[in-house]
Amino acid sequence: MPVKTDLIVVKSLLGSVISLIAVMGAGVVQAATFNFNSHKYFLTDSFGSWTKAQTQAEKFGGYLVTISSQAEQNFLIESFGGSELLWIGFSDRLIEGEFTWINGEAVSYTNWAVGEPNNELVFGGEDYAAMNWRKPGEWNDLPDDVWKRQLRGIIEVPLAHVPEPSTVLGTMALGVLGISYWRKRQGSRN
Ligand SMILES: [Ca+2]
Ligand SMILES: [Ca+2]
Ligand SMILES: [Ca+2]
Repeated sequence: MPVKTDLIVVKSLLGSVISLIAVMGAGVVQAATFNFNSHKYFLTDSFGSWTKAQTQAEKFGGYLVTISSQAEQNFLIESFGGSELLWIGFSDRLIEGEFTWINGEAVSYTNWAVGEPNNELVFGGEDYAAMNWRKPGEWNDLPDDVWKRQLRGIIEVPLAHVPEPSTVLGTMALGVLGISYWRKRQGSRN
């Protein structure tokens, strides 16, 4: 009988903890985030220029996504789809023809579409890369404000720099749960 009571107590407490995490998390967590290699990825909350997207990424402690392997590229297609043009953190705005990642990491992988980057002069040159040009994932260099159209961008944030609110809360809640359970057990013995 005490065992059964303990189980009911645990189930009830667990339910409360899950509800608490859901409520507390609602105002903090991004719409859709995806994790890969200890980094968090999510889309900018509006459409705009590459520069505007990068500014928003910095506000989250991150940068427009850097793609350093085929695995990371595949992960991005699986997470955000292969058809919507999305800004990535690759640009040759500093030196024409020398594309670099916005966070300074080494260039270990590229995925340009055929004929790109072409720095198309019709648009006054192109210095900012987006993925999903014609084929899933493939990159094209575009003007910052592409044909007066606006794009969303993919933001990448190192998880080490961002304590996950739900994780911290979950750990605390499990601690409380453990103490409550222990107290109930102590109580049932007396
Ligand atoms: Ca990256
Ligand atoms: Ca260029
Ligand atoms: Ca181009």
